Amino acid sequence: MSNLLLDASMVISNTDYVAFTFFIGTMAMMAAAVFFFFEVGNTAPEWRTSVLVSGLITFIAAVHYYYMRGYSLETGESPIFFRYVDWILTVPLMCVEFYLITKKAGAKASLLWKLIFASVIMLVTGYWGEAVARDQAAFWGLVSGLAYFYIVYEVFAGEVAKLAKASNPAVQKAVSALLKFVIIGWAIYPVGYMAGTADGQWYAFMKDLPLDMDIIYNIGDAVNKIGFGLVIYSLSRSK
Ligand SMILES: *C/C=C(C)/C=C/C=C(C)/C=C/C1=C(C)CCCC1(C)C
Repeated sequence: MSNLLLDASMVISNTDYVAFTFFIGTMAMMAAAVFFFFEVGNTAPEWRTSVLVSGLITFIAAVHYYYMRGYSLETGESPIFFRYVDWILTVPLMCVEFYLITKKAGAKASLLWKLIFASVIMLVTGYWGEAVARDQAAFWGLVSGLAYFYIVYEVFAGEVAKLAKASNPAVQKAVSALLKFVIIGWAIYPVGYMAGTADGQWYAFMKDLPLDMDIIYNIGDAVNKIGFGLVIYSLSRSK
């Protein structure tokens, strides 16, 4: 009887892990945003902007997860468009987050613009390979990957690392956390991309692996948006 009122497409099976991660992602991003926003006032002044930006990143993601969750449920397809709109807003904000940390170690504003520029190239070419020219997904993924390596290079080998060594322990810890997130946390995404675009590419073997693009992206977002925010939060509390 009650089933008559339910649209079959809205019934989630117990083994629909994609839907599961979109639902839990929505709630986790919302909760994280509320947490960061409320904690801004409790934070030492020099860390306040960082905690606020973490709140903005998780808030923007919460809204996009809400839409992605609905899109995925109703169409059964990947919400590529919402995903990249989310990233094009939140990844530059993560660059701001990185800059706020490295600034404490003496980095210049030009670093911020280099990071933002490279991240936009990384995302536009990734979108192109996923949504527009899927036949050439390997090529566009490679271009995107080069922009990603440039970002790693800028924060890893550049002046930032040198300047960090000369700064106080909290800043040193923050810079080393940021390196780990860019090198390990961000590397989750290319794996998702390859799993999702494997058809007809040299990495076609990935189709046979139990990997799902959206689940991998959702894990990446949880690690990099909520996880990184919490690391910054806890560093802001250390003496
Ligand atoms: C909150 C969202 C974040 C931190 C998103 C980060 C996304 C990436 C680091 C994506 C990277 C990609 C490559 C390096 C190659 C393949 C295409 C992308 C866009 C998935």
